[in-house]
Amino acid sequence: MTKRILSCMQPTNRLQLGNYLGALKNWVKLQDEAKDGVSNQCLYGAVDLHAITNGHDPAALANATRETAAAYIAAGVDPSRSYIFAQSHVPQHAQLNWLLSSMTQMGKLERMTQFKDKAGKNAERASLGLFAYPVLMAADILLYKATHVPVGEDQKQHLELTRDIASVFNEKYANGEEYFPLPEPYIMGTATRVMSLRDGTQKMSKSAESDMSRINLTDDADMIAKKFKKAKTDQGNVPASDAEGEGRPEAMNLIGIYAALSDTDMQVVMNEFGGQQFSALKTALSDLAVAKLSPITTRMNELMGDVAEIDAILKAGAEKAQELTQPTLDDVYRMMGFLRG
Ligand code: AQP
Repeated sequence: MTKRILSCMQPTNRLQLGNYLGALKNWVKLQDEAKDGVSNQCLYGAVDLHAITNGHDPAALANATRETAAAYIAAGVDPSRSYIFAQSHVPQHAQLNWLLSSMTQMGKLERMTQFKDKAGKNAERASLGLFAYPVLMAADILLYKATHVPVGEDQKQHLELTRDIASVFNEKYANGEEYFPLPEPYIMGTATRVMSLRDGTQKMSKSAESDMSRINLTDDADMIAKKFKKAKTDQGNVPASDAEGEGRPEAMNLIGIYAALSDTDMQVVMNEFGGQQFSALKTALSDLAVAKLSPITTRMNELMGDVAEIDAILKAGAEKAQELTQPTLDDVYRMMGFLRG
């Protein structure tokens, strides 16, 4: 059976190394993977409606959306095989979001830990959109009847909620039939959690305040070298084993990044650099990152030099996405009892 895989990123800023190693690199593998001659159907969105839920800069949103699509293509997502679209270009997302909102209990949303993390101490001032974010995410997934969703640790709870919303809909409006398939998490064995270069206990994030905390996919070789050189480490040498790395998140993060970029295990990296000064690892890591990322950056820059081409790819992606989603939305309206012409 063909797996229908949906995954998205928010155009909240420029994509960073964590987005690449934790998601995008695997998206390309999923697109190219085939089992028994059957390949996956992959849908990759730039979810701009999600990107406005925690404050945003209107002057930057359109370009960030284009740049997100450019990063997908530059990393190897092929728009002729996979769907690449901007969420706001497919209005069915927002419509299904509303329908699902009306059947999702507030209490369930209140249990979502990401809201608590993102809203921080000032939850009263957080937007309704941030609170209801998981419902829009459920709409993103269910609209396509996606069967699999690659998720990191931080999104597992949201996917559980999506399954719950799908079950509620099936029970209430489809007489218990599985109208919406319950999407499965797609665990990628190779997905890496990349941590901030300034604080190894925080994940690398595109909207974190300090640009020095992350490697952007648009950084040039000098900037990459500068950021790794300044990356926080500790007083010791590079650990040679997990035991030596215990309680040293910054050291283990650099080793993890090196391992992910070179498609190897962390122990292999520790065998090579263990016992040496961090400067040796940092220099090698900069060279490796530049070698792996510069073809992507170059391609992104080329694509961003021809905005009309990116816009045409997004338009075609949205048209294909609408063809796929409108029948589902029509069904849902009908099943919920709306008057349809
Ligand atoms: N540091 C990371 N390590 C591994 N994977 C990561 N992802 C994000 N950061 C890391 C993965 O990238 C995808 C895109 O996620 P998103 O854009 O929806 O938002 P996010 O997870 O919240 O990513 P950011 O970069 O931290 O964005 P902001 O700063 O806007 O919140 C997801 O698959 C995520 O797991």
